[in-house]
Amino acid sequence: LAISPFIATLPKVELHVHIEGTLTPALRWELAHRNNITLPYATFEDLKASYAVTLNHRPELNGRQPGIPTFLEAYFAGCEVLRTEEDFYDLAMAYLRRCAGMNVRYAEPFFDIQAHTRRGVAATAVLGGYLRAQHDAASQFGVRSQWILCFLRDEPVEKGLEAYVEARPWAAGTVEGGKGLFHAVGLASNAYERPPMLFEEGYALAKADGLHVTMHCDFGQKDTHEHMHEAIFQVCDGQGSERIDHGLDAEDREELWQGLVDRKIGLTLCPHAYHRRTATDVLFPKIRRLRDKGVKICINSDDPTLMHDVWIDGNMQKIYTYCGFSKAEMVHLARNAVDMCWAEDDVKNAIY
Ligand code: ES4
Ligand code: ZN
Repeated sequence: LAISPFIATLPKVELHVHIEGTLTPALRWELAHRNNITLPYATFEDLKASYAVTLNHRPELNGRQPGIPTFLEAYFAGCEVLRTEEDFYDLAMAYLRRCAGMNVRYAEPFFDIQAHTRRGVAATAVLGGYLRAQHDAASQFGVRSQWILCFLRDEPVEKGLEAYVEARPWAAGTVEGGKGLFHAVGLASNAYERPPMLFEEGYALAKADGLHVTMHCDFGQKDTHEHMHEAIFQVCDGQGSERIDHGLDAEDREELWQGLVDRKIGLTLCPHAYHRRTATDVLFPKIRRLRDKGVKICINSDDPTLMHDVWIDGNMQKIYTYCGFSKAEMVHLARNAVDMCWAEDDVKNAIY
């Protein structure tokens, strides 16, 4: 699907992208060499080819296939080459440089600090690299960012709390002496039998520090409606999550989509992530119905390099083409991301 000049030039804000899911095969190859890591691929072409297919995170649904990882296995395998502060800086700068090329003016990328500390990487390498990229990308490319620390929901809750405490000096200025890298917490990785309420204590810590809270409710998960119900009505002392990442299944039940509308909880959708496994004539009408019910949605990429290199512009092009939205409606969707973002008003005014 070719990206039209209208979509290419539309000013954008991206609110749902995992920085580790933007690691290109080329940078992964380069970092493997820099760090003397042997990848299980003989050539760069073999490495690139490995990105074509991943299995659903629940292979019991589709069957295991030898040599083909689940999506999350591929995602965490990619992380292996990230070792030093410079590696994390290079990863972040590559994404933010690309943002400038797509006219993304502001982004709120997720980062999984536990994916690195559990491999023995120092938290300071991760946080220091991203912080330096946050500053340099703003000055060099004019792309501003405020980051989101994700708890890994398939790890013990306690590990997430420890990660938060360690990262806290890099939080927003609402934390005494905070360096200003991240202003929110999120919830990512495998949701299987890991409902949002398990992480209530983590959200409470973040909120007490003046940070924002969002969480994944992936499309088509087991118990997805129950997870959505917790995210809308139960977490954060019943106040609900401020945003929900994905959350498309709310369209199935009036209680859920009405709850999103009433509580003004926006959804950060990633159309290509669903389109990989959902028919066009099922998916895009569902997205349109959700919007027509009054739920605020914005369009994002999720893990572009692990999802066939479809970035935010490609995701917007899919919506433009398959939902049949007008240019005015697409501008409205792009503006929704500005409304949903957590930038200060002066930054919002500068980016749009
Ligand atoms: C993710 Cl697609 C997806 N789902 C859950 N967690 C994630 N982290 C990165 N990509
Ligand atoms: Zn995601």
